[in-house]
Amino acid sequence: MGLVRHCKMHKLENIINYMVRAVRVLESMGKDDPIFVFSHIDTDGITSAVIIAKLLIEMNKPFILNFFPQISNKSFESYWQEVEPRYVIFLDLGTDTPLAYVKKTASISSSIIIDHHIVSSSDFSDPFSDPRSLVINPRLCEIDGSTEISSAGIAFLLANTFYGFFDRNKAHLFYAITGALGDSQDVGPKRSLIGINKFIVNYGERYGVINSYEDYILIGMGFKPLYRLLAEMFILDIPGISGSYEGAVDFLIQAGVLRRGDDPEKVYWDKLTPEQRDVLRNKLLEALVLKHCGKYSIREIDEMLRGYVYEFSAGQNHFCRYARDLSILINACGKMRSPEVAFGALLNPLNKDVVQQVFQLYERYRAVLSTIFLNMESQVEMHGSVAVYDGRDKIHEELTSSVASILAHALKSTAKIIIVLSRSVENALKVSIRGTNAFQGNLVEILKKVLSNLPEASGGGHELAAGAYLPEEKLESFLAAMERLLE
Ligand SMILES: [Mn+2]
Repeated sequence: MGLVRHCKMHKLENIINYMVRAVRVLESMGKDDPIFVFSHIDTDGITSAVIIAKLLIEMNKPFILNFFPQISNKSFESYWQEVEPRYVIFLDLGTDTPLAYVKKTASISSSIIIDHHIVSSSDFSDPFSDPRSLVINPRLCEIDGSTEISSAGIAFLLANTFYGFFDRNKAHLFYAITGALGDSQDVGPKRSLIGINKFIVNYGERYGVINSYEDYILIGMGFKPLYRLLAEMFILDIPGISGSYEGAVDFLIQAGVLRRGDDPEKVYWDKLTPEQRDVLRNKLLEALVLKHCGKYSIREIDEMLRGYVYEFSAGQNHFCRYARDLSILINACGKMRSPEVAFGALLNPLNKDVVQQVFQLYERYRAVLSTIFLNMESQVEMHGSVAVYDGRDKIHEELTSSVASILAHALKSTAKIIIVLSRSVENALKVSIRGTNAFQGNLVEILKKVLSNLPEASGGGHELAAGAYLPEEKLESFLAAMERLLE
């Protein structure tokens, strides 16, 4: 145990050493030319961008921020060539591709690459071969970048090396946790965060910024009235309640949480007394057990609903106090191609207009998802144990990963692997791949094998989730190779 502890501390020290180097680079940047910041448009990318932007503002550095869904395409390439950047920060956009851009660009003086994705082995041996780029990737310190820390966590650790940053910007620790949850790093017991993420949580708890505790995880519990929360809960189908606002209101009346004549819009989960919550948990369990009897035990259902809640206890004025809620709000903005709205709201949470836009985008995203939901399963084609959802003329590329995750849950007894595709830029397809519960193996290893025969394609990921881009004409050979490797 002592050794394990020592080892973990050692890793953390290692990553903090990188921060010290990064600080020196940062200080030298932006004196004569603005810093170009490029960030990913998912929750982790957006929260990373907010933390770094705040840091640059405090350091009084001029910067230009741009969000991109990916950077290995013509639209990024032409922007890059047009601006001829001198100073660059890449956030959550991979490590190999940013390194390659820096290497081939003469105008660059210095760059920082903050990332937690897989690094290709050739670059791993020599990640600093270009003295103009500093890579901060936990994988280089033998920290698991898929579960122990995300880009937002790294950005926070970096910002936190500046004197007083945390004191002045407590919300940014909360954003770091939100980023990790956005990347599904809650893989510890009871869906808790582990590794350095946990270290950040503990740090926040020590300073009264964060509260973490076990409870039912009801996504949206901080901003949706209870009846909507229940009716819109996707994780388990509750008879009479899922999809029905009237049903949910009736249920709450019968549970004694709502009185007839009360305004249901005003009743929130986090305003209930502990006793009311107990009653509600039990009534929910009862309803679920009736529906799912035989399939799951009461304990299993209880377990499914439970998990760690991460609450921003210092954020009484913040528009969203729960990290999981915030993560889906930000994610929705990215998926609706408006990452700058989420960015604006996080940087300035008291700006009512931009906060309102975040909620509008979330509602629109939900509407898009629910129309896809309606007949999603019927549009799946089975290729052996691979389920393929062809979203080429139905969904845009930011939605593939959500649809794949939903299908992985829905088809866990019929498929091993879910593949969802949509059109990307030019003639490329975006492919999201998920392993279901029935899948035993390592998805990224399989993907690597498939891609080794398709030089025009690229991709990466981890054990149970991966993504790739490929030319449309290669789709059939890609699917055939996936199917073959799964036999
Ligand atoms: Mn990430």
